Amino acid sequence: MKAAVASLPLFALLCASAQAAPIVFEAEHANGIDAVFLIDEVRECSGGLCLTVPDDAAEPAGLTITGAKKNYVVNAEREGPYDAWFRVYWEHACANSFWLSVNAATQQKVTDTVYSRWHWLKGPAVRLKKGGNVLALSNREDGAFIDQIAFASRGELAAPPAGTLKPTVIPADPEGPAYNVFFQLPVRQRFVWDGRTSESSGELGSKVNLRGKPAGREVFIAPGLHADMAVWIRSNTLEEKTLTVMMNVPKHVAVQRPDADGKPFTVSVARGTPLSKIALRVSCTDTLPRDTRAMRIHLLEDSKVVASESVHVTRPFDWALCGPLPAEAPGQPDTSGVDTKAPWAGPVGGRAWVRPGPAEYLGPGGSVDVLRVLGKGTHTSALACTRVSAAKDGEYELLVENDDQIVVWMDGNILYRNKKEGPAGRSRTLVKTALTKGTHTILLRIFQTERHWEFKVAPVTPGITGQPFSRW
Ligand SMILES: [Ca+2]
Ligand SMILES: [Ca+2]
Repeated sequence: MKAAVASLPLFALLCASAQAAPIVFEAEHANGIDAVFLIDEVRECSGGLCLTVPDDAAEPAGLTITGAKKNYVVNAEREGPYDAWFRVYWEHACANSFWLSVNAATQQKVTDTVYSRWHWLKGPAVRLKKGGNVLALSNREDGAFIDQIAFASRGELAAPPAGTLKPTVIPADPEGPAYNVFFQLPVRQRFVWDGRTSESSGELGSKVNLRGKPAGREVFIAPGLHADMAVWIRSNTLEEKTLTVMMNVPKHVAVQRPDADGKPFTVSVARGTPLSKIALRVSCTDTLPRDTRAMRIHLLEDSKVVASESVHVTRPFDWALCGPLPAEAPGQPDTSGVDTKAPWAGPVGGRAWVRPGPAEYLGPGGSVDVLRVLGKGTHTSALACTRVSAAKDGEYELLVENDDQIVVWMDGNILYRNKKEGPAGRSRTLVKTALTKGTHTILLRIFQTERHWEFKVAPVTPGITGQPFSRW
């Protein structure tokens, strides 16, 4: 009698395990993540982490720019129909969907209209085979957050669970390559001014292919302005790995880790352990030239590089600004009264030039936030100028973004004009310019219809360097 009672909990356990339970795993435990996705730290999430596509990370909005990838390999014990469930959060109606593909089948839309709270969404019905199933998520709208994913046989989840579910598997890829380390390097940059903060995060440079040229991740630094990065590492192999993180850092740039001195350091990651995060801070000295430099971060095992990521480190140009000025004809190159050779020399329209430091003008994504410097205005314009040096005769490329219309002059000649109004990210383009060795003046007029007012003119080709105000 006593023995029978004692065996009861075991019997109950066997019954429970015989009755199939949903397959549950963390969205952030992907084997690989497309460039626009990021791992984000959110307190309300299971494991404190979720997968997200930052708002405005992919342009143009609404297009799927990521291909189906082998994001997860999920083992099912039984073949059959399942419902795909997702614990999601979306802020608004332009951020409430993503694509799901199972075993390379046609992508299906995952969406609902429950906003501003974490909730479980019953997604498409799918068919899983016994064994490994390949699940791929793709971006459809920016701004979606995904915490957990579950596959439930019919009836296993009759109603949406109230909160997070206990994960049952880590979707590692046992059939994947012999070496399969998950390694991601998101950039999170915070600009602080007037007690307000603006945060720009994610794959800032990867949102658009610049005429077929994929841009790398970007950070913007200046003396006193740093950028924070996170390296996320997880081993998808069957054994524990000891890895070394090594960085090729440009001169005058420092990368610090809170518990290391910026030199190579080792990390140990076991299969299935939660993601390891390594926080890194990028800063510079005043001797860093005002241009763009490449920084590489490598992951090594036994001196062999097994993964690499690169970051473009940009110290922005010094900009003088003048405005607000009338904008009778937006998009027209009206520079009446401006000395286009040395435009900063005197006031324009009674307005004096101001010379803000990067901490005063840098907006999200490294743009010049005209609104912050010159104040609010509608149907207005401003002039901005800077001086650059070309290292030798040649063709150089500049990255230009504008909100709203813009006209750019190089040494008094029109170099670029964009008459469209709208978000800066959507105007992102590369502009080529032939320069002789020496100093050149960039003048631009940026127009403003309403809302945001910003521009970016940043060096892409090495050899073009901004001059500090002191040398104008
Ligand atoms: Ca999670
Ligand atoms: Ca605007």
